[in-house]
Amino acid sequence: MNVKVNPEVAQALKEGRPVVALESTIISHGMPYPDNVETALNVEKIVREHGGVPATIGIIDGVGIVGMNAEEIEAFGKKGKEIPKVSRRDLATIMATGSWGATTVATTMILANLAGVEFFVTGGIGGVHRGAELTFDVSADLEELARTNVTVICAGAKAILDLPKTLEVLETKGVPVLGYGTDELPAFYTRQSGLYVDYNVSSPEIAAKIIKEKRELKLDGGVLITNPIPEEYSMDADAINAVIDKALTEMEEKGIKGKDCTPFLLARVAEITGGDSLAANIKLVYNNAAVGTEIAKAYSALK
Ligand code: PSU
Ligand code: MN
Repeated sequence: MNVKVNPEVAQALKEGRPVVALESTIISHGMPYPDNVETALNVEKIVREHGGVPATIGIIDGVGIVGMNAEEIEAFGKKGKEIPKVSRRDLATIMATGSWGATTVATTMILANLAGVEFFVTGGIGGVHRGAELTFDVSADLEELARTNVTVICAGAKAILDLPKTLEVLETKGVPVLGYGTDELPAFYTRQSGLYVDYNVSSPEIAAKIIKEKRELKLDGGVLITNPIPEEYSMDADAINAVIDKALTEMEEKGIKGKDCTPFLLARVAEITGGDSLAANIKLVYNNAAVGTEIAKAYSALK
């Protein structure tokens, strides 16, 4: 198998200590250089401060790396969009041809699961795109959440997506959507969406118990834990939604389709808000790293 697990990660897994996976598409396609590298390294630091071992995942020369080092993270940040974005469809091709690849939520889950890593922290997941009733554009992240046993801690999904449809698909596929200290589904930049999660988990221990129960019931698939952006960093909903609408209109005008949609929308929103959205994005990822590691720790204690 073309997967290499870093020795520190392998040791922690053997000892049953909490390991937290991190994705590389957020580095190469989700943020500009050098903020992407700084953020990725800080996220690893936060995981460690909370007693976990970070495992940033990406593909180098056709090998899935579970636990990249600082030089590798720097390379993913610097090369940015030169590195192909790899979702489930692309994984075998990228590996067989010895390419580099930035892993999305879906492929980070796949490689984490192969290595035995059960928790994964990121910013936002992919979902059902607006207009999906015509384009059929539904992120492979949702299918992966339905089948792969990894818990994903995120700040919900961006309103670039159709959030009600995203929740419907997750419900159909049997993915528990939990809110960390919230009844409402967070919408990435904002704490509110007007939509509700399945259950409000008030502590890492309750989250860990739900995950353990799901595993014992042999209900394959992920658990999605949505953690709202801290109040002090959250953005004005009307302002950010106006920006998102503008970016969506531009996408349509330019005829952008398929896997290019998400990176285009993320980049345009960041450009139009002049970096405000990037600052919020960074803060929410840090918050997710802290909460995700606490949940991974509570789960290790239960096992
Ligand atoms: N949403 C974000 N930031 C991101 C992504 C989504 O707020 O960086 C990335 C993630 O890697 C996610 C991917 O898995 O985009 C989804 O892409 P698509 O819609 O093409 O499946
Ligand atoms: Mn898509």
